[in-house]
Amino acid sequence: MLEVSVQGKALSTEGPIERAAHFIKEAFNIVALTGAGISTSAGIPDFRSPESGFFNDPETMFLFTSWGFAQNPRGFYEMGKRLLPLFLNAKPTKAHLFLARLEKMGRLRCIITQNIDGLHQKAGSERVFEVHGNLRKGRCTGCKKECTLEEISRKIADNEIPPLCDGCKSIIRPNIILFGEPLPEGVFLEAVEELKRCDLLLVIGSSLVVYPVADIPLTALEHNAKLILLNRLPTQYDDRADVVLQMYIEEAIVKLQDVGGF
Ligand code: CNA
Repeated sequence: MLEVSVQGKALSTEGPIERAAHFIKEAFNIVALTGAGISTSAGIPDFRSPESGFFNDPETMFLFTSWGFAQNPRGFYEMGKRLLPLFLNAKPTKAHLFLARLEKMGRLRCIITQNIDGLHQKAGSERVFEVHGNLRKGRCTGCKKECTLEEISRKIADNEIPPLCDGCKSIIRPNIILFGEPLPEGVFLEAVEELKRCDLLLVIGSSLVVYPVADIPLTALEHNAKLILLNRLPTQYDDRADVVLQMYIEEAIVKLQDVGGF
């Protein structure tokens, strides 16, 4: 058993929380990889939680694909009209705030997130790679002109569904990556470069089934980083992780902060 001292307090590393706190204390180039699970306690459902995920409804699942959007843009925006307030009114959770704090402490290099909700930025995080895009902007599917979320929201509120470009009248789409679409290459490659320099990858709230993001833990392991997984359900990397915290994120973060004094 390892014995370390944090702020004068002896810290045993016998349990998973203690081991995770120890690795976070030891690391200076942490990268966090976050998924929808980090935002469920902010009121935004994830995709794959068995009892509450968006994917329990096959129609919603279909609308989040590139072919679903192309075939039924009206359905996509009707769903958007229902869901947008959840995203816009959500507040950062303890876990978002914890990561922002680790960055301010100079321990966390960056966050790679699959989320489109912008909650890391709301929490004060500065280096955030949004590899699945975000809701802040949209663009015309015809002339590619950019527009803001406010413009899209206004059109939806006026029942212009789907919203159309003021110029060429083609359908506007949000700047998110739908299933079946490639990731923004520049952002993803930059994120991978960060991984090559990290000494600890902290994965929070992801099922790790969506590629290419699901390869990120592998890249970190290949570059000798430690791996901590925090997720309520098992993932494909559990056997290779240094610590698996199979528990609720909020509970784990409170315990980590308590034990580690972060
Ligand atoms: P996912 O596949 O839905 O996995 C989420 C994981 O989090 C699941 O394994 C859950 O068991 C776990 N989880 C959920 N809540 C908690 C909790 N409170 N404590 C512990 N574990 C929990 O989502 P991924 O992020 O892995 O999949 C990638 C998709 C989801 C991306 O394309 C995202 O854009 C998309 N998404 C994003 C949001 C958002 O921005 N908040 C919401 C829904 C979906």
